[in-house]
Amino acid sequence: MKIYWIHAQAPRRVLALVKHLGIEAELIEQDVVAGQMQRPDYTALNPNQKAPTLVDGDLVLWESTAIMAHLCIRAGSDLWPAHAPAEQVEVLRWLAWNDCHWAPAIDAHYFERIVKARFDLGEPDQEAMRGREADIAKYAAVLDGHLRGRDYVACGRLTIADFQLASMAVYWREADMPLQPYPHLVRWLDGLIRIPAWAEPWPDRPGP
Ligand SMILES: N[C@@H](CCC(=O)N[C@@H](CS)C(=O)NCC(=O)O)C(=O)O
Repeated sequence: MKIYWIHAQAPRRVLALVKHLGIEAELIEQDVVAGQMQRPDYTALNPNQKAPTLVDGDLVLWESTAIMAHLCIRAGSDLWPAHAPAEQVEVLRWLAWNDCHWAPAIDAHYFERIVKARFDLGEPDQEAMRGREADIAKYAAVLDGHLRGRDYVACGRLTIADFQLASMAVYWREADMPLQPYPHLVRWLDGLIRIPAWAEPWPDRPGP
C-alpha cells in the first residue's frame, strides 16, 4: 500500500490513523512547492492534484475521509463502524458537518497562521481571519454543546470523525482560533493530543 502525503491537515488525518492502527504502508511525501502533484504521473492518480492519495493494489483512492474508512475496514478497526449502520449515520453526520460548516469556519486561521508559515507564503491576512469569527462562534458553540459530557464526537469512542474535526483545530492555539470560550471543545482537543499517533503523526518530523 502506498500513501502520498504533504505536510498539511488532510493528509495528517490519514497518517495519524496509519500510525494509530499500526498499518504497514509506504508513505511518500510530495514536494508541494516544486509542483510534484501537478505532474502527469500524480495527476493520473489524483486529478484534483491534492494529497492524500492512497494506492492499495488496484484501488486508487483520494479524499482523506474515504481513505480513513478504507484503512479502518482493512485493519478491522471500529474507528469507522463498518458493521454498525446506526453508528455509521452518527459518524457521517459529523463528517458532513465538518466539511460544510466547521472546516470552512476555521480554515482561514489555519491557512493564514499555519500553512503560510510552514510553506513560507508571507504574512497572515488579519482581515481574512476576522471575517470568519462570526462563523467560528456559531459552530464552536454547536460542537462545544455536543461535547458537554462527551470525550469523543461520535459513538462514545474514538472514530474517524474526531480526526476529521480536529485536523485543523489541533493548531488552535498557534493559529489564534478564538476557541478559549468553549471548554468542552478545548477539553476534547487536549484529550486527543494524548493519543501518541495524533500528537506525532508525521513520518519524518516530531510534533503535531
Ligand atoms: N477534501 C480533500 C482535501 C485535499 C486537500 O485539499 N489537500 C491539500 C492539503 S490539506 C493539498 O493537497 N493542498 C495542496 C495544493 O492544493 O496544492 C481530502 O480530504 O483529502
